[in-house]
Amino acid sequence: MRKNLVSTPGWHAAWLPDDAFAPLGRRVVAVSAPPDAGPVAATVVAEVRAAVDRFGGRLLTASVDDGPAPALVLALAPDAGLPAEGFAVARTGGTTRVTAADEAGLLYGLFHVVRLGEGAFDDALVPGSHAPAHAVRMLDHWDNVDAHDVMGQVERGYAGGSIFYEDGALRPDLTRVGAYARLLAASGVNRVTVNNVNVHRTEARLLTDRLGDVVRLADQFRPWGIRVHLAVSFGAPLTLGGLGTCDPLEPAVADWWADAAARVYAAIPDFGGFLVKADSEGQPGPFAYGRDHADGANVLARALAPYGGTVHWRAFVYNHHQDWRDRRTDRARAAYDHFTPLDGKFDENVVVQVKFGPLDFQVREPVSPVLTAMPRTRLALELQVTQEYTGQQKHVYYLPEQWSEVLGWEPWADGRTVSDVARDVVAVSNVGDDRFWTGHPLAQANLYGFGRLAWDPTLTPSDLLDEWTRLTFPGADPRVQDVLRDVVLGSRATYEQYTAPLGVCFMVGPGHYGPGVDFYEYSPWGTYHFADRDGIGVDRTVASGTGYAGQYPEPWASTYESLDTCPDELLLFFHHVPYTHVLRSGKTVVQHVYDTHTDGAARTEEMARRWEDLDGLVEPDLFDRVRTLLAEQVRSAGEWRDQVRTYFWRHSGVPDERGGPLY
Ligand code: GCV
Repeated sequence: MRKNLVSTPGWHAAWLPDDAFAPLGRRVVAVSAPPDAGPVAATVVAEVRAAVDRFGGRLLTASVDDGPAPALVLALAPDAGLPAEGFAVARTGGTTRVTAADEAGLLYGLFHVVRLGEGAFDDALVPGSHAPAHAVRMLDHWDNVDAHDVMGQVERGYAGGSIFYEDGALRPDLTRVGAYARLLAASGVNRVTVNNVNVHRTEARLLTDRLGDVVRLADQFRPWGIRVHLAVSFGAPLTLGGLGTCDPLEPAVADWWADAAARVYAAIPDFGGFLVKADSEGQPGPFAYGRDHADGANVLARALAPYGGTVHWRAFVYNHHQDWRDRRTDRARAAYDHFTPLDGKFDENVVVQVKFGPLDFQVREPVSPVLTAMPRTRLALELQVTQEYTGQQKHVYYLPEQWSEVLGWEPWADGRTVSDVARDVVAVSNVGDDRFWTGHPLAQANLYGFGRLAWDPTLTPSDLLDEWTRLTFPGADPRVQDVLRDVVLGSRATYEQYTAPLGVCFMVGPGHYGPGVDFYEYSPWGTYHFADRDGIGVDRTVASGTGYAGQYPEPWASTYESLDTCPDELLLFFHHVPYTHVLRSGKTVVQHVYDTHTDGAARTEEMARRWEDLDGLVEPDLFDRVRTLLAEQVRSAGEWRDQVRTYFWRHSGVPDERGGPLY
């Protein structure tokens, strides 16, 4: 296994090392697709050719039919009645046959075979059809062209610079973008937004005189079945177009957007559409003109409609100049209050993009009620692969454990899930120009897991981890899988244990890393926990609080409203309770905080010790990187433990019955 221990030059191969293609590459493979089938079909041929050249197999194309019987046939069959991007797999007479609806399906079928490894050529292979649960599986990059004074090249990026832009321009060499597109395609992603939703001056011009940069990016993504989207500024008609307004009901503004869209589609015929953050955290929007967000979104949607483009319009709209003295205003309510009255008013090609929780990608929030209340609107669920509040790719935090929960949550407790309600699934990328792509090598599993869950939300986090492990470390010692399971599975729960407790949210310090129990308590951002000497938590009940609990359908409105039924993990999100309140678990709130913080931090020490078992079993630079980061996670978790425990002790005066240290 020595070869697995050698680091690849340049960037890490992630889940597509050459060896993952060995089972396929050793065999005779036929690709049956007309020569003009398109760029994605050409990619399939090129991938198979590279694999057989490397491992001694043989490629047969449609024009060659007198060769040896193929072990694998990848065939385009547009008339086979398969859904878009879908494929069917079956094995008969020693041949595995993948039949695809379209060229994208052919590519996904190829990667399916790669994932199966030798299993793809086993006569016991179970036949089946596969198609994505979500038609749009999109990654949003918060990359800036010009490095921003505060946010840098990638806003909330923890993996180095942007793979797209550097020094105020598109990178001249985009080879790595092509490699990224290949990784994304292998995970199932089919859309990418190439710039930050906070659209600054230079980035706004990607829509106009910098459009050539987007063209070059689209050229890298196209062969992998990925369409490119652009984040645009709602103020563009004013700032770029020289109009005196960006009022969406002004005909000149509509014309400006129509011209802009026409120019984009002339340059990029398969362009996906626009992404907009409006009236949010300083970005311009329709409120300035007394218009609502349907007015705003529809003007862009009508510009894109002739070309089949969509507007992803974010529901992340709230007052970030809140007065902390005012206990009636509740940021959690904002998206629902702004958007649900507009249900039915959005054009068909508008997608309202909703963060999974009502606040901001916290380790524990209830699922956003907006997702339950807009039946006449196309919705996207927005997740965050980049670990802004979840350890910034210094901590192991396995996000599929959180996403599976969100996607599978049943708003009406009747079998219908969030995945059924949200047509699109979107996430903020965690990728940068770091050698391992994601800073923390184990955060690759989050990126991979996002694409796979967007394709099939029923996959379990643990199966996904094994799948990622098999691909990333092909032929590795079996201990690699054991250790990865031990270190990665349960890591979301561990992070939750040593950080903000019981759904209280936002106890983070500057830059959203590390503890800062009161850091946001007297700030304008609307993220308070209201701790005093008697208790803690936000009363969001209808009976006595902000009324947020009433935004849910039954049975959740009542479940969250009542102290008796509110799940422990969300108690402080919905209720202000005394420190001595007894949880459903039987423990008091304060003892729960003491115990979980002690146990969570201790668990990180076990994770770090366990990782040592992989010394010599994985590439040395990967081993060392994870070892260094685990040491930081242990340090940081200890800081969280001591600060949060001490805070609760000083406020409550209640001792820790287990007798752990308090300061
Ligand atoms: C891109 C949070 C982040 C911001 C981000 C914003 C958003 O507030 O801290 O960096 O801005 O969410 O999702 O728009």
